[in-house]
Amino acid sequence: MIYQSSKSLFERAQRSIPGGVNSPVRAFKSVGGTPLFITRAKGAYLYDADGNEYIDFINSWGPMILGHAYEPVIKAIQERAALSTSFGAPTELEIEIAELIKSIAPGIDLIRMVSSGTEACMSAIRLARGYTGKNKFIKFEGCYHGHADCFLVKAGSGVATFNIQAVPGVTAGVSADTLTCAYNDIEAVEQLVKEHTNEIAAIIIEPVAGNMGCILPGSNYLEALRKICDREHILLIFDEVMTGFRLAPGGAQEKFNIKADIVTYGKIIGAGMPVGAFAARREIMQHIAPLGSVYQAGTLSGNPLAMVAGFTLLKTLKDTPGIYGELEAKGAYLEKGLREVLEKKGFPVWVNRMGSMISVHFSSHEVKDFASASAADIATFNKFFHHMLDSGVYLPPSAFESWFISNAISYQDLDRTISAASRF
Ligand code: HOZ
Repeated sequence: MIYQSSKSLFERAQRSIPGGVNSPVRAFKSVGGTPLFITRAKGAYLYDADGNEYIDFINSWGPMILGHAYEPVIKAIQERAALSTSFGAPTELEIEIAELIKSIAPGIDLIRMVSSGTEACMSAIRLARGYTGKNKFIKFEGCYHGHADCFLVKAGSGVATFNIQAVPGVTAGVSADTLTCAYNDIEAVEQLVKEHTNEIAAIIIEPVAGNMGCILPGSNYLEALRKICDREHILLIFDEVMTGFRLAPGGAQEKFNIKADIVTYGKIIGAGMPVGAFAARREIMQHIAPLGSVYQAGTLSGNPLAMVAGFTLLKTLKDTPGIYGELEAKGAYLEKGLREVLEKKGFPVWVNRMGSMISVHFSSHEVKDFASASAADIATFNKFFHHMLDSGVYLPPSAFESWFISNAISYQDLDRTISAASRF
């Protein structure tokens, strides 16, 4: 592959943008090499500035579940854009998407739109604190809930990728209210709850983690968290920024049949436009301004282009639930294929997958939390990443990110991907 145009764009970008990128993982810093500058994408394929074509397994980190430039979404955005791009005032579209989400996802009376997953999760924590009158919360090592100060303690995604132990600028005071323990370790949660009786407002979790690679919750783990929360009057927050509308129409809540107290969304609910949301039953959400005094606001919240894009995508997902079976079958095919070819080549390999979220860890041990994900052979992953890229397969440029499969991908694309892996 020739990456000349991406190389010169990267050189130019670094003169005006920190590290040449607007979000750190994109810089390819841990895998090495030059980030690709993307010009366009259609269906399952991405095209870079050098004209190279790639099968895309990032899919904008989730939202492109039906592939890129999905025509009904593009058409809806184009029509809406002609009516102006932002009003900072209510629109009927906001009601329509709120009603639609309520009709798909469990346990929601009221939903507030924001502009990113970060905003959604930080607002959810503020709401949980305002509702319970308690200050601390539990998050899990390697989970990433956006870049609000309180989440940057033992965080996944870029914080893990770049091995940042403590983020300068986050005060000790803020960090002191963030309690952490290992994912999938229910005893550790019990211990924290015991040590901080009546101090914990919430437990926030990615029900399937996607920011330390893809990590699955052990059997009964989420149920056990639900029980602890009920017993201790702690709110359970499901961060469904990655899993929402992807694992099932009703996300992880539906997939595992567990109701969270607050749910956060992002990415997919804007079909690739900048959106997030947090939602809960009325008793909790009525504490949000202007109903209550937990303040939260945003000029671009409920932006009409984002709303129409999200509405169009979510409506399609609701009306064609067969998509989830197709994604499951494609995910299973890829999982089996990758495991077989990599094991045949003699690599110790651990593949985690749920539906269309998947990741490959070069490890002979089970990968079930941040410690086991970090103990995998990251150097081999980095080589694998470049091998796949040179073979026309675009994976996340970090071992600490989940891959996302879109339904635009064909079995031929999956075969090409597996065959590329077999040549590693
Ligand atoms: N933090 C995002 C994935 N977990 C990556 C965001 C991006 O670079 O677009």
